[in-house]
Amino acid sequence: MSSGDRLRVSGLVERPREFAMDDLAALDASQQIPDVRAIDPQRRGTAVTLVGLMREVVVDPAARYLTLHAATDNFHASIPLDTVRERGLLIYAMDGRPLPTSAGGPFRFYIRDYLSCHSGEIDECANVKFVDHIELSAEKGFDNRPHDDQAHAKLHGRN
Ligand SMILES: Nc1nc2c(c(=O)[nH]1)N[C@H]1C(S)=C(S)[C@@H](COP(=O)(O)O)O[C@H]1N2
Ligand SMILES: [Mo]
Repeated sequence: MSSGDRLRVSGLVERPREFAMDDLAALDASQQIPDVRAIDPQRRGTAVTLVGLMREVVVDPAARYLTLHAATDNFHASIPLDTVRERGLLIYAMDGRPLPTSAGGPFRFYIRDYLSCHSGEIDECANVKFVDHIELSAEKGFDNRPHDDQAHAKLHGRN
C-alpha cells in the first residue's frame, strides 16, 4: 500500500492536499481528540475533528456532500456534509503510531452518535475504514454501503 499512508482531500476545496499521520498530528490542539475512548469506550486511537481537517483545505460553500473512499476494499460512503460537519472525526493514530489496519487504519472515519446500520445517511456503515480519499462535491457521490439486512450480512457475515 504505497499511497495507504496518506489521506487525500480533493474536490470542492480551495486547497486540495494530502495528509500524512504527522500532518494530522500537527493540526491545532483544539481539534485533537487524544483518546477517542472519551467519546466511545469501545474505540481506541487519536483523532482529529472533521472541522479541523476541513479548515486546512478550505471547503467551497457549494460543497454539500462528503464522500469517503476506501480503495483497499472498494467501500465508499457519500453523506450530506451538514449532517457530519460537527460530528465527524478522523482517527489517525494509536499510541503515537499509525492506526493499525485491524482498527481500520491508517485512517478511519468516525461519526459521533451514529445511527444503527442502514437506518439513515449517517449510519454506522458510514464509519469508513481504510479511508484514503475524502472528496467534497455538490451532488451525492459514489456510495456502495449495504442497503438492507441481507446486503449487510453478505458484507460482514453478521447482523
Ligand atoms: N472500508 C470499509 N469500511 C467499512 C466497512 C467496510 O466493509 N469497508 N463496513 C462498514 C460497516 S457496514 C459497518 S457497520 C462498520 C463496522 O465497523 P466495525 O468493524 O468497527 O464494527 O464499518 C463500516 N466501514
Ligand atoms: Mo453497517
